[in-house]
Amino acid sequence: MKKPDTNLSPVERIKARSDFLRGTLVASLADSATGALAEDDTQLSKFHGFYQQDNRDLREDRRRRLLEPDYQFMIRARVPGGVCTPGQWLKLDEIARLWANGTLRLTTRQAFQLHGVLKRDLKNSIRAINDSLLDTIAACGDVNRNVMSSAVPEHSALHREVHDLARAVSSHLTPRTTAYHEIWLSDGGPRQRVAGSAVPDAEPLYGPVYLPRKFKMAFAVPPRNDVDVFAHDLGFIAIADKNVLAGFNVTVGGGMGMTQADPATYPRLAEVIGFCKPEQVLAVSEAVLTLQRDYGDRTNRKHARLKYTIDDRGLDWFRAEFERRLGDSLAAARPWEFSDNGDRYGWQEGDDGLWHLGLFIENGRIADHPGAEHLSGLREIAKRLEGEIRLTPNQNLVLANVPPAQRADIDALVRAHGLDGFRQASPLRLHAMACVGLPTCGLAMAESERYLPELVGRIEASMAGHGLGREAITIRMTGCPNGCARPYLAEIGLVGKGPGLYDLFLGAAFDGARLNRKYRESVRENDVLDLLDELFGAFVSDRKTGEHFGDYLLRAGFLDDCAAPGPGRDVPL
Ligand code: SRM
Ligand code: SF4
Repeated sequence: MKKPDTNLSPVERIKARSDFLRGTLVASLADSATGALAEDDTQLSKFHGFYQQDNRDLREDRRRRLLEPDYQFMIRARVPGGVCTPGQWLKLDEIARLWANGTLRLTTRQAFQLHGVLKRDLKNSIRAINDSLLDTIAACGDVNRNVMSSAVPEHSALHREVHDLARAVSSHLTPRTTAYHEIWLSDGGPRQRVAGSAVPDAEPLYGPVYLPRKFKMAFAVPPRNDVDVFAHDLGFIAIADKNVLAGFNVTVGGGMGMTQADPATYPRLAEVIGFCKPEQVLAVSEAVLTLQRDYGDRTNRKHARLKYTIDDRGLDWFRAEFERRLGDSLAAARPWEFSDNGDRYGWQEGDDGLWHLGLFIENGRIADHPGAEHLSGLREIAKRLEGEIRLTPNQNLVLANVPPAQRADIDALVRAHGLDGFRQASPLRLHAMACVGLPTCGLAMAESERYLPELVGRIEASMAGHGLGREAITIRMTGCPNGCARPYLAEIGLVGKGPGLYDLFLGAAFDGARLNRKYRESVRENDVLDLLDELFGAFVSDRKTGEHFGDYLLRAGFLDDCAAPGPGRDVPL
């Protein structure tokens, strides 16, 4: 049995005294003297699905004018497997316009984010999200996060089955605290704690202090690795026999985040530990999650993810403890093959005769701009769509399960609102992803979402000069090393270090099965462009037929002097 930790991190203490995530949130919300929450509540709010932020563009000016920061909130709505109904879309669109900054943000985990919500509008917004039968609980915090599942239902029955399992796991692992309902959904205010009459709260799976850190899961349906299954604490790779689901290869211990100048933190690829049947998925998830609950590091949050538990204790220890909890062992992993970790655009027919339209949404931001009225266009589409809307793990959208007779109408709306950008965009742009970064993210050290589109334009010019204009290369940017756009799984990864400064990572596999390596530190745009231009030149003259850029850089020795990240494996078993 593990000894109790004596040196718990401050967040552990906040959770312990929170009374199942209540803290003083009700009082914080009622306090109109400030736009902020009380300090402890800024940690607890995450479990309820929202973050306190301030507009960083205005920070300095407000400081000079002796004003408190421009406090505002980001709300994240969970969408298990990324599937929402047109009705849910319309509700989110309405909340974005009523109480947020008039944009919707699709995340790298198939969820929605609303930015710029004021404290006074939090309750209305969260309640409206729940009215649409989506929710925000466990969208953030030390719990199981939004469960991902491959987005394109081309093998319709198989995808439906996998998606149903993703939803089932998501509900199984959702916290049970009644605080969420009490604070956001009831009109009666906080629960009355009268001795003898109080309803006791309980978290059968999590216990009163929840997990040591966030926990992430994904279901991949080969040949697509759109979910980046190796980036997850726990992953399921669907194995099908003639499009009938046989079960899943189980992966454990993936994660992207690292901290600048702290070599004890690193991105790590998950490892495959065996094969389970569909009916074992809930038990496997519970065994891994509770193992991490009991053995994850609660003293140091930078060292609290499952990847470190596994590296510290070894995979053999992990397997033995996991099997003890499962009361069973996994079968041998089965062969599978991934083609890529990107999205597909345009129309595709599913094997049930329904159609799916992949739409490119640059960095997941849905807004109205002249000539590109994406927010309004998607509203009009949602009003008419007979299928469903899928958020992809690469911040894009699929209008799914569209009857053939509706295709022409949808096409007309897509064209009229400039949502057909995927037809002209280069493969580089279609394989690009940036995290939110500035001005809302409190951890950003450099621009990301606001800058990548420009930089991609310049890299496109360089690639075109080498005749590579139609080459698909994955490129991802983040404003800091936390890795929210999974930059360590991109052939070109740019990780923010300071204003205008990025570490350049190169050489990940096109299918998301190999991490990249740090090629240069602290480079500015001109260096990035020069370095890439030279490498594109070499690639064009020396590549083998069909070889991807990342594979080429590794084979040709450009990355020989660049260490693979961390002690974790950089190639899956
Ligand atoms: Fe993330 C923290 C945005 C996916 C690793 N992430 C944050 C915060 C909440 C900043 C904060 O703590 O104050 C960012 C809010 C920015 C804003 O203004 O909206 C933020 N993360 C995002 C999103 C919105 C990026 C995007 O552009 O889409 C993604 C929301 C996903 C969702 O719907 O749940 C997002 N974050 C990820 C991913 C990718 C993934 O999960 O597949 C990762 C890397 C995978 C992983 O977890 O290892 C990721 N985010 C982090 C970390 C580092 C965690 C670590 O283990 O070290 C932080 C920092 C932290 O937790 O302390 C972080
Ligand atoms: Fe913020 Fe860093 Fe995540 Fe980007 S990678 S959203 S800058 S925490």
